[in-house]
Parts: sequence; structure tokens; C-alpha cells
Amino acid sequence: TVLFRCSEFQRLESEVAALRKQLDDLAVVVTKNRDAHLFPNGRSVGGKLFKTDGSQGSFESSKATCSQAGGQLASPKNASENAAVQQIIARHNKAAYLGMNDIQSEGTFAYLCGGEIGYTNWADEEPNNAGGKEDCIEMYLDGKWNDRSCTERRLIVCEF
Ligand code: 293
Ligand code: CA
Repeated sequence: TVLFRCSEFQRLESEVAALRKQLDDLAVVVTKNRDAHLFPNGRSVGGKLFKTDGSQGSFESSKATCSQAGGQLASPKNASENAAVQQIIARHNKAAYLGMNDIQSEGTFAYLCGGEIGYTNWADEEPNNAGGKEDCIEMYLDGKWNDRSCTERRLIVCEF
């Protein structure tokens, strides 16, 4: 058991109050910085941040760009995340590669970290593996997905 003298308790109480204030102030700064950095090329949804640098690249080069930035290629896992990516690409009027692909096992789309995809938003008739060589996924401006060759140039959108 630890016994505090009354004066010591009062000192700790005011220290906790000061720390709580610092934490509140810090939260305001963090939110402000996040909003500033997301304007106008990013979106925040459920703790995930999606952002483009406005440049384009093949699947491999887009993947490398995102990974060098400390993130990974956009990999929306639900309708809200998909809508966030869709808003970014609509603003830039350019389709984007997503991280998911079936490079390893034809017909089974997996996340970059492995594991079969759960959420999907395929366009009608997709995926069709046209020409037998569509292992990547592009998101159209309307948010729908199309399997596509990995060597086109698409808007680079990363998630963090
Ligand atoms: C075929 C049929 C089209 C479709 C296209 C894409 C290519 O050309 O209707 O839009 O494939 O799936 O990735
Ligand atoms: Ca296709």
C-alpha cells in the first residue's frame, strides 16, 4: 500500500488536470494538421487515410511509391472506404489501381498482405480476365472495380 500525504495528493491532482489540458490541446493540433494535409487530395475514413500525390504509375511502381511513403496502395475494405477513394479519383478524373490482385493465384483476389478479399465492388461482368492477363484491379471514376492488366498507368492513391 502506498500512502500519500494530503499535500502530495493535491499536487498530483493538479498535475493530472494540467496533463489532461495538454492532451486536449494536442488533439486539436492533430486534427487540424490531419485536415490540412488531407486538403484537397486526401480523405479520412474510420481511422484510415487515403491520399494521392497526383502522379500516375503502373501497379508495381504505384505499390513501390506508396510503400516508400510509409503506406500501401489503397485497399478499400468496405463501402465507406471505397467511397473515399472514389471521391479522390473523381476529383482527379483518373482511374486508380487498388492493392488487391490475383497475381499469385488466378481468379482468387488477395490483399497485398495475403488473404482473400472480403468486400468487393465489381462493375457488371467483372472480373473477366480479358485476354487472360488481368491480374490487377482498377477503380473507375464511379467507384466500381474492373480487373485490368497491371502495366497501365493509373492515378497513385495510397492509404495510411
Ligand atoms: C472486354 C469487354 C468490355 C469490358 C472490358 C474490361 C477490360 O473488352 O465490356 O469493359 O473487357 O473488362 O478490363
Ligand atoms: Ca476486366
